Order: sequence, then structure tokens, then C-alpha cells
Amino acid sequence: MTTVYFNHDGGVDDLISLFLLLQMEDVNLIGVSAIGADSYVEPATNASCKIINRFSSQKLNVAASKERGKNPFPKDWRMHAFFVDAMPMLNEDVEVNSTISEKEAYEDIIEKVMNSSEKVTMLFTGPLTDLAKSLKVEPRIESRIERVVWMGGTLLNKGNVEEPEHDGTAEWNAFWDPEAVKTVFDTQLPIDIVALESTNKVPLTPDVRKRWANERQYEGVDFLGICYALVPPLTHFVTNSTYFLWDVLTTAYVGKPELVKKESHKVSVITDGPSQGRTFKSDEGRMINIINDVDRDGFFDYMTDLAKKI
Ligand code: AGV
Ligand code: CA
Repeated sequence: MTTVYFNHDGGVDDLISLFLLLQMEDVNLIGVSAIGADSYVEPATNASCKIINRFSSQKLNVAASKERGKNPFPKDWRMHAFFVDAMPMLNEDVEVNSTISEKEAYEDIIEKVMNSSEKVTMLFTGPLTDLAKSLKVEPRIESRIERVVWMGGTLLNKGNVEEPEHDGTAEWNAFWDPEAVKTVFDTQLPIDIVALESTNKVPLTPDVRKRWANERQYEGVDFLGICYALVPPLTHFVTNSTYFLWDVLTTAYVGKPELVKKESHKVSVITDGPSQGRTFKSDEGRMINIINDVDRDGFFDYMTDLAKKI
């Protein structure tokens, strides 16, 4: 059994990750929080509560973050959480066990980690801001954390940021708050990053959508299909908006590690200037596991099978 705390930033794949985590038998999910990075924080938090109440009987209050990043996400992407939050499937009358927490995300992290009898795997599918803040406010959490699993970064020359005044070498979650990456890298925590090397291999494609359409008699698979109808697939070529299953791969790695391959490297992060958010190999860096390959078909089977459990 893996004890997991989940912090996400309200994208379609962040919210699907929450849905899938709730279906994993070997995962004990002890906390959830949302940050308004690649989303607005209110719909991200509300949609999270609705997903928990709709697809699980667990009581799990969701904490909202008040943190702000240095480099904001494009507004069009941030709107996705509003669309998920408004979905009829999430707005039927159901028993409400989980609500919005009174705590801020970083406070919730400290409380849940300090009170856990088992060491906690910190799953982050957005920027590392709330983890960095909780480590600064309460350094004792470090010894209670098993490891950090983060969707972020890349050692490739090309990241996925296409913004003015940037050279394109960074991944977005690192770019949003490069200082937070540095704070987490400066700890002794074991870190697994699910980098663009592996997530580039799991684009949303029309054939995956077709599969979910054909199996929509399962309510959970219908939920996947509807959510992924909100975002653009890879058709002829990759654009800035093309959607990949970044966070879902990261979450699947927690539930089924044998789906991926990894390497260890010494890595540093650039916190300023035109390459800010870039993660790169360096002798002065710290050891990190980079998840750089995935069994694509095994991954899509695993996530679709989890969705069928509903
Ligand atoms: O860089 C990937 C991260 C993931 O956590 N996010 C999306 C995932 O939730 C940012 C992002 C990069 N490209 C995007 C993103 C795109 N085309 N649309 C929405 N978000
Ligand atoms: Ca995300």
C-alpha cells in the first residue's frame, strides 16, 4: 500500500489523475489540494470535491492554494477547470462527504504529512510551489516524506514553453515557479520526475478517443471521453496546444511503476533569465530519477481499466 498526498493544478489531466487515484486499490490517498496555475483555483477545487463525492465514498476535504507563480499560464488553458466543474455528470445530487477545507494547501500538506503513520509519497502534477512553501514553514515534514513524484522538467533541448522572452528550453510546471523547483531540489528528498521524455510518448490521439467512445457504456470511460473532448488531440503535427497525458502518466507511474523506464542523473534548475525553469544535467546538481520511457499501450490499457471500475 502506498500512502499518497496529491497536489494538482486543475488541468484536464490533473482532474482525471484524481479520478484514477481514487480507483487504485494499492493507494491510500490521505490528502488533496489544488493550485491555480494551469487553471483557476476555485473551479479546480470545486471540481475536485465533486469528483471525490461522485466516484468514491471516502471523506477527503480539498484544500485550495493561495500561491501565485512568476510566469502565468495562458488563460485559454486555465479555463478547462470551469468546463469540467460544470459537467452534468459531476453535478447530479449525490451524498456529500467531502467539502472544501478551511486550510490553505500548504497548511493541509503539513498537517496530513505530520499526522500520517506511514511515510508519504508526494504526487505533484503542477508546479512545486505548495511543497516548497510547506518545506520552508515546517522543515520537519522532510523526514516524513517517502519521495516526491513530480510531472515536470525535461533534459531535452526543447521544452514546452512558447512565450515571449523565453528560449523554449523549459517545461511549463518548472517555468511557472522555478524557485520552488530549486527549493525542492535543495532538500535530501528522493525525487522522481516524469519528464517530457516520457510524456511526449503519450499524446492524446483520435484513436484513443475512439476507444473511449466505444466503451462509453462504462460511466468512468464516458467521463474520460467527455473530459478529453475539451482539449486538442495530436492529428497531423504537434502544436503549442496539443494535449498529452502528462499528469495521468505520472499518476499511473505511482500505481503501476513497471509501465515506465527511468535513469538517474545529477540535475540543476535555472531560476532566472531567458532559460528560467530549464532543468539540465550538471555535476553540481542533485541526483534525480528521470522517467524517460513508457509502455504506451500498457499505459492506456491500465488507465482505461481503472476507469471501468466505476
Ligand atoms: O507541462 C505539462 C503540464 C502538465 O502538468 N501542464 C499540462 C499538464 O497538466 C501545462 C501544459 C503544457 N502544455 C499545455 C499545458 C497545453 N497544451 N495545454 C494545457 N496545459
Ligand atoms: Ca498539471
